[in-house]
Amino acid sequence: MAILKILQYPDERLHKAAKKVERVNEVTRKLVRNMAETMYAAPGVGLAATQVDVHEQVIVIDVSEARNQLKVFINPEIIASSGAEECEEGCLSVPGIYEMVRRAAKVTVCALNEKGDSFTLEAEGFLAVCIQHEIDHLHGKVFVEYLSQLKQTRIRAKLKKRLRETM
Ligand code: GNR
Ligand code: NI
Repeated sequence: MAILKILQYPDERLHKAAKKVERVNEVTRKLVRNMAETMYAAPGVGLAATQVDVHEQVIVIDVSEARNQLKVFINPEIIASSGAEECEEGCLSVPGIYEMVRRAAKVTVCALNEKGDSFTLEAEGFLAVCIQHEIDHLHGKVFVEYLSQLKQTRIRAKLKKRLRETM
């Protein structure tokens, strides 16, 4: 297994759209294992392949307290959503920045698991937030894009400055 490098905002590659996985095979499962290891080590509650510069539709999520309930979503699609809720979000690609984001309160997601079998999941609460946050990554969207232009400019400046200082 391996810990993968997580792209840091602002990086152009975070805005690439991920392609569908055509066949779920050993290569896909190896990516899933490495992404899970990277997410747990970070630590984070979710990770999208886009964040590790792999532009394929693969997501891992674990919102459990004990960190032992890994959820894998390949080619995920939100087929229904309802309600609205605000939650404070953070992102491993935007370290140290936490902002309120408004999203659907409940989502139904259809995806493949790591065996390639299709499943449907209804989610609400924090899991629903994470699913939407991760699917956004696959579409090339980072949560800061929901904020005002002023806030986005400030966040970019802050992260670029931090990047310079740690070089
Ligand atoms: O670790 C993470 N925490 C988090 C908190 C609130 C809303 C979304 C998230 S996802 C984030 C990990 C990450 O960046 N996934 O893309
Ligand atoms: Ni994120």
